[in-house]
Amino acid sequence: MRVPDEKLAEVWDRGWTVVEGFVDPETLADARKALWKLYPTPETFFARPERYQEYTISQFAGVRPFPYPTWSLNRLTVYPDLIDAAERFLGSDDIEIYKAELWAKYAGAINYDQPYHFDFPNHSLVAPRADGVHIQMTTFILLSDVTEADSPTKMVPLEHTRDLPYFPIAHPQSAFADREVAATGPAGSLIIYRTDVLHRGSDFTQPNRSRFVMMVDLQQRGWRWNGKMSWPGAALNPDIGDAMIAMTPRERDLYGWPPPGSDYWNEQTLRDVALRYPGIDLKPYGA
Ligand SMILES: O=C(O)CCC(=O)C(=O)O
Repeated sequence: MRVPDEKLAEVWDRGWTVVEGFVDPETLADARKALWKLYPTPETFFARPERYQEYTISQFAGVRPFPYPTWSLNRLTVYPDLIDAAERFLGSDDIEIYKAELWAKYAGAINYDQPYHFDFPNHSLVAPRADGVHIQMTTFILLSDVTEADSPTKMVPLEHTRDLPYFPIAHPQSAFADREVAATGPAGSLIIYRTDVLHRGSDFTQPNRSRFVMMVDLQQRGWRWNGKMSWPGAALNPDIGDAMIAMTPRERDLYGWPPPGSDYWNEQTLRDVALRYPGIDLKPYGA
């Protein structure tokens, strides 16, 4: 669904928003099914948790970066209503995806509590501009229901932190306990938040619960001090080919491809890119 303007305004004013019913039911069901190519289902995990020691090592052990072995997950990163929301929030259509990751958490694997922190320190080399110039749009697409018990992200409304400098970047859990708000929502919800909103990951409060989210972060292209992941650096992943072949030119552009009309494209590059991605349709680029 189209993200209403009021929801985007809420991100500017309060620091985050939750848009329920964002992903259409068919795309959501396909994505959920595809998760089990990468992760144990909750039923499998909780039947024999001792088999999944890797999830006990770090809170981040369930993070899997783009690309994925199925279009059902890859296409979520370029979901048209997400891109539309990003263009409106960022005030430009010259935008790029600078992070795309899945994150699975299983209750009891590890304590997922975090101190309050800002996300900008590993999304930028400098500090955010408090007036929102050069703002980045960070998101969670919920692929499972997230209630108070399911490790929701706890957000501190911007009104409580406006006078805080951005350093130190972390504050203890006691600092804002009475002002935090849990970002909850059913599967298919979109959470949009700013990199300068103080927030924290929280632990599950009931056993046998799990949380699955897709995180896609976007920014205006050209702010070289901001970013996180390098797509050329991920391009030896064998799943990149299927992802790039399935995408439209606009979707590839979000990952940094030269667009149709770029002076990159000539007879030689059309030939060699076709060799790299067998079956790709390069007609929009002049093939
Ligand atoms: O998983 C969450 O709910 C939030 C995690 C987070 O804020 C982080 O790792 O920076």
